[in-house]
Amino acid sequence: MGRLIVVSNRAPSIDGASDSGGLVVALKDALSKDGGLWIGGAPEQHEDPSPELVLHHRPDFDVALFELEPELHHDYYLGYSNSVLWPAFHGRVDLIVVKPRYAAAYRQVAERLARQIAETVRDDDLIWVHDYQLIPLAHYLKALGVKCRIGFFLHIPLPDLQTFMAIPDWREMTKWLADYDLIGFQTRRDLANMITIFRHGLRGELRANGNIGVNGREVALGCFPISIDVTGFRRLAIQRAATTELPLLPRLIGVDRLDYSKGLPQRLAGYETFLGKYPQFRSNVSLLQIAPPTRDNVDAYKDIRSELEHLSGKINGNFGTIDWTPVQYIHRAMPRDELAALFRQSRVGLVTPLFDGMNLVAKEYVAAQDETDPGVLILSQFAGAAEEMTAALIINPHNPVGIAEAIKKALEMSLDERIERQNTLYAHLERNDIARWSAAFLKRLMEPDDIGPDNVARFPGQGLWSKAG
Ligand code: GDG
Repeated sequence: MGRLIVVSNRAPSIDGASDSGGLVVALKDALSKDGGLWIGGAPEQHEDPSPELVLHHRPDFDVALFELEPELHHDYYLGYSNSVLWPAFHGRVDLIVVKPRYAAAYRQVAERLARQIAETVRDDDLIWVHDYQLIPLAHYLKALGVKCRIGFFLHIPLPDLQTFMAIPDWREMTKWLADYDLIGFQTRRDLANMITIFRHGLRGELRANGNIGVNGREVALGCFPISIDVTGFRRLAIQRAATTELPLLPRLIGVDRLDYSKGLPQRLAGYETFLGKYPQFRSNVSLLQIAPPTRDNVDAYKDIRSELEHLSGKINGNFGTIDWTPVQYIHRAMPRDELAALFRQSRVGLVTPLFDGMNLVAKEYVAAQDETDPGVLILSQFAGAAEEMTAALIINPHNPVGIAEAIKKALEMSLDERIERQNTLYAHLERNDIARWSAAFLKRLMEPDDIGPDNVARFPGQGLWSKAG
């Protein structure tokens, strides 16, 4: 086999010293072998961008940056990716902002990047494209005659057919997806939606091996739930918690990019209902919400920020006392080790998205717990993580009373039950960490027809669908 070439909107650090994400940890080994390459967007835009990829040598693998003009980057990233695809894929078609120049920029970036990649790629390389910002890449690469296998992993959810059809270019999007050799999803929910979209949009036919026949070729589909570096995060939490003061009151914690998909107003409504309904907990519990800014030039993100500030102010105004602030809201990013310690020292982890590909915070919260006195995870049924983490308290984020009851149950849960739930969740995570995720995807990309008995996902009454990761 040749090299692994990873392509994503955001590149890892070019020195290898400041990698933040688990994705780099996951792919490092595979990239270090055989001279791997990670191609990603440059962190800054240039009026006069390089027409070629800008190559940097890290000790472990090479990083090649693609540079974009500020206006093109705006229309491709904040425009089409995050004002059309992100809301549509998260079921918020009311937030879609359609502008012809956004769609044009999205294609232009993929087409330009494909030309740059085509110059370096060899037939025995493997290309792994990440996420919704770069869906058309396989289409343009193949149009340029690139022959190697190309896989795609969707980090966010894939909506149902009706919602998907709200994207003005949905048919083209479907064709672009059909140009991949393997498409990986976080959940069976997303995989099922893909099959329906292919059937409806391209008359796709499901094969007995779980692949789908579209446009005269076979596309492999698989479910590969992403994970975290479980033992690494646990170690970080233990180390940092050793030097962090315990909170005075049992703490509930939420950590999310400030995004309308994360169900933050719904979470606060649930907490408000809890405080209203169970006065015995007032002054005896606190909620820490960390919500760093993201995409704050998009209007929908400005709106969610004001809404959250309003709601936390309202709860503090209604319930707070001289000695007690019910909600502590921090609109800044925190260092990763501090987060890990905060998770470990919080009695309840609140993860309440309205729709989420996976939600790594749910996994980090569990990985960080002290197994002798663990906290309780409250998890939305709409997070991809809920398919695996059934030992959490699963809630409907649209129902504040349900959230309130779950908070009460978590705070009153016996140590035995907390340990039992934690053991179940942690054992699953330990077996299914980020290394297993990337290995499963790459194995399937290399051997698309290899559906091992352990990896078959069965749906009740529907027989064989596809191989799970
Ligand atoms: C997309 C999909 C899918 C958050 N605040 C701070 C901080 N974080 C870190 C968390 C976690 C990560 O950011 C967020 O990951 P999520 O999975 O929750 O969500 P998205 O960013 O929306 O990610 C999602 C994921 O891709 C992976 O496939 O799970 O569904 O939407 O790691 O800890 N990190 C630091 N400071 C913060 O203030 N250091």
